[in-house]
Amino acid sequence: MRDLSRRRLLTGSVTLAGAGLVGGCDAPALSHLATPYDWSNGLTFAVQRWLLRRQPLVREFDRSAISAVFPTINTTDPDDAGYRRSKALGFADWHLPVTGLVERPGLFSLAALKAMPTRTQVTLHSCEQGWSAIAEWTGVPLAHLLATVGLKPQARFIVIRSVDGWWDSYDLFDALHPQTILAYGMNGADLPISHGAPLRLRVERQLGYKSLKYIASIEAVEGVDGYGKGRGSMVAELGFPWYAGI
Ligand SMILES: Nc1nc2c(c(=O)[nH]1)N[C@H]1C(S)=C(S)[C@@H](COP(=O)(O)O)O[C@H]1N2
Ligand SMILES: [Mo]
Repeated sequence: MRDLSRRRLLTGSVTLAGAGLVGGCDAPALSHLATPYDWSNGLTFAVQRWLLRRQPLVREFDRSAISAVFPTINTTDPDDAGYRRSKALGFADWHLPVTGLVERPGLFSLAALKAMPTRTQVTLHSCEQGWSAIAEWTGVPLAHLLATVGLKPQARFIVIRSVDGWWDSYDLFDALHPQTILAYGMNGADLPISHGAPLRLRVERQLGYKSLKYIASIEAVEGVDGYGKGRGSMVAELGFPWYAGI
């Protein structure tokens, strides 16, 4: 999957090296140089990135390990008129805009996303509030969607917004990781409303708050300076780390 995406991303003048990821993942990713960080956090981040330079996968579990109860917190049913309308239609009218520094911006329906290559993974979710739970997630790798629209060489971060006003950003290292998926299924069924229907992110190597629910839009950008207070995410503005690697 990754090789396929990488090949597609390497079309035209677009190179991952140019986007801050060094070829073959054998060398450290350099995209931390543009993170919304003070220098000490930046150093920690750089070291972590170097240690993880081969894009190791997080542990995946057998289905028998799936938690009987998976808590759901914060927003569990967005209070948004457009969302409520779409929910009543079973999200048949729902579309995901993918814009910014891409060759072919597009609007993707849920059906279009479901027709893309699928990845299913059983992983451990860890919330900063002290709980964790295991679930099976099914969706399309974000790398595939980004390959479909074609990242421009200047693109270095992916900004994702949610219908409940959450937003966050991810460097290409995490965005292109094989286990980073846009999930529409959970434990073999449609993703429940409480867990972020119709589409949520799974960023498996970071704390739960980076896995945005109720995704509204995806945008490729060169930097996050012009977004909010320039700290890269809504939760960063509340004092949580932008990078929450585990
Ligand atoms: N849009 C949005 N995404 C979100 C949240 C939220 O409130 N709104 N909560 C975050 C937090 S802190 C966690 S731990 C997980 C919770 O996901 P769950 O409700 O499926 O357990 O979603 C994350 N993503
Ligand atoms: Mo969380």
